[in-house]
Amino acid sequence: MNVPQTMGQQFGRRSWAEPWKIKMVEPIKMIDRPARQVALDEAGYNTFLLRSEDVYIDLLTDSGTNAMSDRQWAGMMLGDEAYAGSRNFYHLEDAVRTYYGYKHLVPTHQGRGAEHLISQALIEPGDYVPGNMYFTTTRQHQELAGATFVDVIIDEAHDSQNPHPFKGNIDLAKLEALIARVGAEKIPYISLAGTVNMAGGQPVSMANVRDLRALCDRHGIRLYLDATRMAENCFFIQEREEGYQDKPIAAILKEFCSYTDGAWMSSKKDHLVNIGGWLAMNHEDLFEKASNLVVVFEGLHTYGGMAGRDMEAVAIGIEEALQDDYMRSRIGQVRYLGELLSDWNIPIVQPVGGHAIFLDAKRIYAHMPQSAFPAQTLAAELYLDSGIRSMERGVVSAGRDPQTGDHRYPKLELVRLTIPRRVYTQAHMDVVAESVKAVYDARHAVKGLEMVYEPAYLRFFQARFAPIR
Ligand code: P61
Repeated sequence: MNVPQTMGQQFGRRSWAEPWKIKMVEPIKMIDRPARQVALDEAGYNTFLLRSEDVYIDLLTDSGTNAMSDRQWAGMMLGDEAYAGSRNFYHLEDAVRTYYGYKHLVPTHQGRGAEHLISQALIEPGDYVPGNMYFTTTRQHQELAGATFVDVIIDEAHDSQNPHPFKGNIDLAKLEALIARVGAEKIPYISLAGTVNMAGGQPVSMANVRDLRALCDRHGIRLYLDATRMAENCFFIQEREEGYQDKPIAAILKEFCSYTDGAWMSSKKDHLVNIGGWLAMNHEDLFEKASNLVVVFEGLHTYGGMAGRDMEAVAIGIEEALQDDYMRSRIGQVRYLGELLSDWNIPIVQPVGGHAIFLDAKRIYAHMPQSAFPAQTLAAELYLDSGIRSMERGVVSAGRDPQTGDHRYPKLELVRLTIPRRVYTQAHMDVVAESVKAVYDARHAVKGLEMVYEPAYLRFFQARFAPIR
């Protein structure tokens, strides 16, 4: 007779649970398949264009979709909505100094606001910005300021099956080669991201950032960090890098940031809030320029587009994000979904990263050319099957080369199942896994999509598609 086993037992480990309980719920519903087909047609086969009410389990993004704690909600009631010098700004500034260690803080409405400021402040037309794989908004702002982005991530990151523990690392030889080719004076800063989003949420090691610091010092180049999911990155350092097993995530973060000159942040991820961001730095010249630009583009330098209550929620979220038991359950939930899919031999990016499972659409639709948008197609099929919303991270996201105007065909053609923080349960993960399996099993009948409308910037948000018949 079959003896029932918990999921932990099936995977040969003791089960763990989230270090919180649920106090408020938001009902969700699944509309039927004919209604989903109508919704998908109306959305031009683009999951960004679906109405949230037509979505059952929303794995589009972990950005701003997190559940705040009772402490954060209480903090919202303490908003000081003064135009200038809000108490909540000083609380946030304290939190950033305490946990990230940077001297100065410029608040922004979200991450891309900070990307805009740093790009405009530091980049001159004709410059080069090297980084560990592109991110859509980051590169867009660097290009708008006149720079060329150069990918210097290690080669392993472009291979979805490579098991390297730190696939987010920068290849120092590639970076040295770029410096030799264009000259250090043409490189205003290095754009280093924690848990590299487009690579599958892959971490950067402490050894890599330490070596990078030494290299930057030799050449007089600045090193700025995209700290958006840096707390999650620190979990992987604790788990995988020698000498860090007994260090708290908060201490690892402080050390990591100490090798960098500053950071930009989308608080909508790590910080467990719905809106917010900032730019922080040690250099006085950048502080001065960014403080001046922020009042033009975001808001006064003590709110930068956030309400006082939002800044309070971010300040509290920073502390909560760095709790070790929270982070274990956060990454554990993502990993749980990954374990299910891997056990069914569904191709996903390995190792499983911090914030999402990335389905390898190139392998799943091996019969489909990349020009038929396999990842866009897979995201649409998943929605049709079960109302689950995911995100394309392939040729549509990569956009066109500004010089040639051609599609950029990235090696990775992925669909991201992004897990919001503290929002869904293990049962939701089971439902997701079963739907992915159903779509995978039906893969041979699917032909792909053609693009029928393409906007100029960040096309993936608003492009429209139609099925190839
Ligand atoms: C996301 F489809 N990420 O992952 P903002 N840096 C990094 C991010 O992940 C990031 C930002 C900067 C989003 C939202 C989003 O192509 C897309 O607060 C590593 O969103 O302005 C955002 O921060 C920008 C989704 C952004 C996308 C761009 O879902």
